[in-house]
Amino acid sequence: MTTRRALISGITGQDGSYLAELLLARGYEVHGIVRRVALHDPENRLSRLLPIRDRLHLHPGSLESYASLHQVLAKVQPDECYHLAAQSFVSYSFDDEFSTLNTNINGTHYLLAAIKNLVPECRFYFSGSSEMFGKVEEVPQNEQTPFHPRSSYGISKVAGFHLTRNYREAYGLYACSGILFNHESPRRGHEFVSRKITAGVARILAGKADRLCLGNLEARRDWGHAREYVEAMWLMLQQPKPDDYVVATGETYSVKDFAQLSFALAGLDYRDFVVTDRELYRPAEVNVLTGDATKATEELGWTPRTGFSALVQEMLETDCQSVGVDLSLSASLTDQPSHPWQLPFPGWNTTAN
Ligand code: GDR
Repeated sequence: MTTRRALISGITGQDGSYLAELLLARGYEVHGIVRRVALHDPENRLSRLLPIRDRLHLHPGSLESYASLHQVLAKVQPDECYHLAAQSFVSYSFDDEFSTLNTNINGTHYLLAAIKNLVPECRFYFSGSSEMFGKVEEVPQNEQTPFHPRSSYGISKVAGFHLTRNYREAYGLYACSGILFNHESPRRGHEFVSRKITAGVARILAGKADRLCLGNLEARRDWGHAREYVEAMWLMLQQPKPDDYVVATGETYSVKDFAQLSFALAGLDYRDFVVTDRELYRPAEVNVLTGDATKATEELGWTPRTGFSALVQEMLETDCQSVGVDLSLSASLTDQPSHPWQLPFPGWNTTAN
């Protein structure tokens, strides 16, 4: 049997690094598109890939350049292409709508067009987002829920979703979108609230900070583990027919819940350290997201395995280790998604939400 070749855009990110590991473990030849500067600064820009760097084939390319993507696809001739690269920070998309829309929409379009022209048999995965649901029109959200994006990031993902579906319907490409709800891990970027909180708690424990500034504490998200969400991406490309799937845990917690649990695990009360900063609020907020991943479970056999508290614990322990703090949380709190009223840790829900 010939070795299957996969190409990942955004391979240097949280999801890209987990996906590269998964594909290597399944015997794929794994290629990635990276910015040229990353190849010259591997310690910083390829940090998540360092343990597997020698097993990867990295190619310089940019979502802003059709020519560069065309060149990589012509050279690699992949069997599967996972398009994860994007300007993915929602807050930033309010500051720079133009580059968010240009990079995210054109980047997806360029890749689809290059696949259609060069390797039409290549299977394509697009990273859609729960931000497409935005101001939600029903709860929970599934594949039929109408989109109502609240940021240029969300709008760019809706456009990418429709481009992907159109290439499937118009040109017969095997092209799928995963509609992924928030997914976190110890590899999460520090600009996202989950990592900002666990890294912030670790810094407070290490005596390097005495407070943590956050924006809207009432926003609610459906938070899962990124390592499990990349499994759903792979499964989508192994089906008899291409389709779109919601990937989520079905459980929702607020930013305040996340902070409260992180501080409680460290033996602290979040109210003593968290400061709310209006500057960190978004001009249009997505208040609450809850995904219904029934279709992914029934058709792909995918289910989330890590519950909210286990996720927070893993992130917090890793961040504590990195600042030299030994947080001895011996037993895992839970391995399954659980419900807030079952969470067994000190200080939980002692305050009104
Ligand atoms: P999100 O993730 O916008 O949901 O998109 P993020 O972690 O940035 O925000 C989650 C919620 O937390 C609130 N919040 C803060 N957010 C940040 N970043 N920093 C803060 O200090 C802060 N305080 C409160 C936000 O207002 C928001 O409501 C993520 C990204 O990974 C997207 O790329 C992806 O598509 C979606 O998840 C699914």
